[in-house]
Amino acid sequence: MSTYNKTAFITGATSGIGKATAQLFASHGIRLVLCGRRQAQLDSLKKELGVKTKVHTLNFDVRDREEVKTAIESLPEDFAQIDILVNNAGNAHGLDPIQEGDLADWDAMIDINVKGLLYVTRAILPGMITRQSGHIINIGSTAGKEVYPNGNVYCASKHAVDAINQGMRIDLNEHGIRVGAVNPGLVETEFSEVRFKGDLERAKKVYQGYQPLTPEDIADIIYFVVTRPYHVNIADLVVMPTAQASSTIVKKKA
Ligand code: NDP
Ligand code: 8X3
Repeated sequence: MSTYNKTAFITGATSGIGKATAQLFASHGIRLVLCGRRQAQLDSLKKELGVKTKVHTLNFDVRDREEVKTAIESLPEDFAQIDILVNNAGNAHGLDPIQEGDLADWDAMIDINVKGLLYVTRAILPGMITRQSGHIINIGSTAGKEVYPNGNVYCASKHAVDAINQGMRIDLNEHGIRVGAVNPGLVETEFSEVRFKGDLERAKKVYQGYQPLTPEDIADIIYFVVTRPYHVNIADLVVMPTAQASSTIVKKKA
């Protein structure tokens, strides 16, 4: 698929995987709608990428269904026709045994990773249905394939993304809309900083002793997915660092 004249809507574009995807898409001239809650990051991305492509930014919280709807309805004509939706916004909060889980953490993960993804998709789908075209990439996780100790609710939220990815593909099949998931293993981003609530020392340790994936590795894959010819749909892709064999088995240097 030529990406010429395409518009991509990326949630969670202010850091990590979403930001790297925005940067790569911009270098290929894909028009961008970049979303997140941190206005300073959105502004600086618009400045950086605006020299390569047209960029529109939207500041909203995916948890707030009215904000999501209003933000998407506010898109100017140039950006209103979304060809590619990258459902990437998401995070983990805490890493605790189920009996010690913090209810606010559980709410956050379910509201952001599951309900937020649904709200955004629901608001964007009518245009794709009218045009009978579109491509949705859901960012799942190896945590959506395999549960690991203390990962309970985060893993559940990503298992939900896996189910939603399958459900979307089934329901949108008759409308010619492609749907697929990219499920990464360990990628060094702000993910663990958020999970451990700003404890940078603990966050850094997650990626020490082996070579983790980078956000750019995942962006490359997302770009590959969106540039396949129309008859090719990457339905479900799992990618891990070579050092990682499963959620719990990571070969670390002695
Ligand atoms: P980052 O923390 O670097 O990025 C998360 C992004 O999500 C940010 O841009 C953040 O923007 C946005 N976001 C978070 N909460 C909200 C919200 N309530 N409303 C709107 N936007 C929000 O992490 P990653 O890049 O690693 O994570 C991206 C996706 O990849 C997530 O879905 C994550 O689960 C998944 N993933 C990550 C892996 C990893 O090892 N890093 C592995 C597998 C999957 P802002 O704060 O500006 O709102
Ligand atoms: C993020 C990967 O293993 O930290 O989804 O849960 S992991």
